Amino acid sequence: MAGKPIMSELRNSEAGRDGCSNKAARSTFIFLFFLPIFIPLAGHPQCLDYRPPFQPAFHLEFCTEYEKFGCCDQEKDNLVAAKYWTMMEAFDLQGYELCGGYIKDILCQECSPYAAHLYDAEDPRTPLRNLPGLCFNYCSEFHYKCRSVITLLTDDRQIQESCEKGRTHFCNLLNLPDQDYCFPNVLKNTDLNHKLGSVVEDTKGCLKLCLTEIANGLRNPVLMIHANDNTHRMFVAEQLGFVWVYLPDGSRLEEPFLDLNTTVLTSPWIGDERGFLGMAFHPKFRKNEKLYIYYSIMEKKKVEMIRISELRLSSSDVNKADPYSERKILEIIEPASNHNGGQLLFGLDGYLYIFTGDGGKAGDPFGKFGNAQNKSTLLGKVLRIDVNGKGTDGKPYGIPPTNPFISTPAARPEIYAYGVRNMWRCAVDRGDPVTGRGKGRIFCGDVGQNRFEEIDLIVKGGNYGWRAKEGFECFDLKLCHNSSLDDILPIYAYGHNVGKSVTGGHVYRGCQSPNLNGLYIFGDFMNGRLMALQEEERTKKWKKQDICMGDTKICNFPGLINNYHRFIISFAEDEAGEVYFLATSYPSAFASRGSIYKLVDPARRAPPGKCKHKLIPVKVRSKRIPFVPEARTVTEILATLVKAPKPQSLQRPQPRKKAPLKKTASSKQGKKISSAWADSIKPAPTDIKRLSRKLVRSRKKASANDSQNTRAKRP
Ligand SMILES: [Ca+2]
Ligand SMILES: [Ca+2]
Repeated sequence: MAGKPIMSELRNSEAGRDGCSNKAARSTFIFLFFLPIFIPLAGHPQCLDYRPPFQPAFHLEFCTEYEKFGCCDQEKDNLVAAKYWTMMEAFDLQGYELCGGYIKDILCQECSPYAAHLYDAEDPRTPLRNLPGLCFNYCSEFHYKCRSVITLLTDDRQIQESCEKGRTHFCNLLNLPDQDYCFPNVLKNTDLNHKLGSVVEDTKGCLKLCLTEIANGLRNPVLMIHANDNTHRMFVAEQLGFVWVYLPDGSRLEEPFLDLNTTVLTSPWIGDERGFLGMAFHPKFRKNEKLYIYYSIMEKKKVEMIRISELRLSSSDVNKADPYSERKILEIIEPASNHNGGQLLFGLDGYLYIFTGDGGKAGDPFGKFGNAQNKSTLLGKVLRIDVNGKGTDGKPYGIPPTNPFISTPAARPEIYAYGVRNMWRCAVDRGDPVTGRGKGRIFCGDVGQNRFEEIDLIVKGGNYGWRAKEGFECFDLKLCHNSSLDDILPIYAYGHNVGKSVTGGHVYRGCQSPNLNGLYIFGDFMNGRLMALQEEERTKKWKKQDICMGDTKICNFPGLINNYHRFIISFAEDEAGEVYFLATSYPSAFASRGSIYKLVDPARRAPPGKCKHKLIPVKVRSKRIPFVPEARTVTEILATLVKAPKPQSLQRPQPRKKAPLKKTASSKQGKKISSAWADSIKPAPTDIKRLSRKLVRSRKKASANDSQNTRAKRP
């Protein structure tokens, strides 16, 4: 901009209000136009890059009002400041005093947490405004005092022309249809600014999150783990014995990492608890290329067992395990087909933790007082072994010298904790990224019998109560009142009015959703509920909050969805600490109905650049299968809603291959499409009821029947 002082023009503009400018720059294209008002697009905190706002990592010098929460990091703020000072070169002191503030305000709106709304950017398919939406009064003042500087702010000819036509014209153009969001009202609106940047909660305290779909078409995906080798690959296991490699670009390798399909024992019956259940990479996997697996087998056509083995990576392909390298570590006979445990993990101590079930049936009926309280059996336990060592008695593993029952007569030395019914999914807390608080804690979900589901923190030598107790209450009165029980109560339990089969989760220690740090996120297999626990630092009490999906307004960011398959099989954590869950709409080991979702907090993201990590690329020998999403994103749904009022002949065909658009001639088509979409990724309610009834029936059957029952269900 030429350095000519515009004092005189300002004076003119104040006195005579003639002319916004007579040197209107030519703009090549007229960008600005009015969007029709669509309620679902009403503003939510969003930046011009279509992502949630954040707290900048460093202090902002210029747009200081957005230093705590907004859309500019220090670099962007410096750019805005530079733009401002370049403009100010054209001003003399009086002009600077009169209009400097307005120009700063207007330029800084890029940093507002509502930037996308202020610039009409929420819909990526429509053009951006050149200037942010200004409230009418503010705009009027600006027009009255500073209209001659409009050419400095924008090249847009339509704005410049409307400025010439007068205040009403100009300010009608710059105004936003929604008065709550225009500048500066947006800053003063207490509803909008209340808890801005915190996870959105509904009136009942339910945390509103959204999801990203990252995989689909999986047959009962039971686990997803990483190798902690900086490749950021994910390994996804299906219950029937396949493990697949997913690359950081979202694609899947065509050839499996492991195919144990013919060895693994499972069945197509919904809720069958047998199969490929666990896998863990050795903490020194990068050096020794070892991993461990946990699966069901049928020995000599009559004895069901679980087997824990060691495998090594193939010498010719880093994306394959060598099936001939199997070293059997432990086999345990399973007296009934349900309650087979299945978690493997390495603690911070470098030892392998193995979580077995109580053997099965109902009420842990084996022996005098069940398996879980019986320290001479490996069932119903948390075991801890040293996979690097050898036992004195020829065992293919060592016993850690600090194991708690090493010198207890008749106790198995592998036992680390006992009184376990059927822990389904346990995880190690990485600890707070700054303070390290919580690091190394092991959280488990222990599935209940008839009344309670519980979450436990595993400690050495701990008795987790089963079958004396279920949750906080007595199950076996005699055992429960025995003074030697000395059990550890859950950190949280919920009744069967809430859910019927807990799936343990992870403590969020990722980078991308800073609000979630420290939340232990878990769910219920049967009813699809997601929940979170957080320890209050002062009282050491655990507070539970539900997690529910954000509505279309909250989740209106590109790529986000707000619906998921109901049967939550497992949770997962990637190498960077982001948390996922694995769910299916039909829990049969043979049904390709499982998907994987990443949890996303749409209220706040990490500042730009913070979550970057260095990837070590892997050599890929097999074909890559690109990821094709199945669920339609909220943004796509809203786009369909916006199009809905048009006659059908004018509608564009849906680009997605699985667009589940139910054609209807109804005028309420928008609504119909929305529910059709929901149906596409969730079984219809009747299906759910039928499935649930089936599962409950089979649970009861599994409970009542003896070990011949081959149709046991997930507990
Ligand atoms: Ca069993
Ligand atoms: Ca317990």
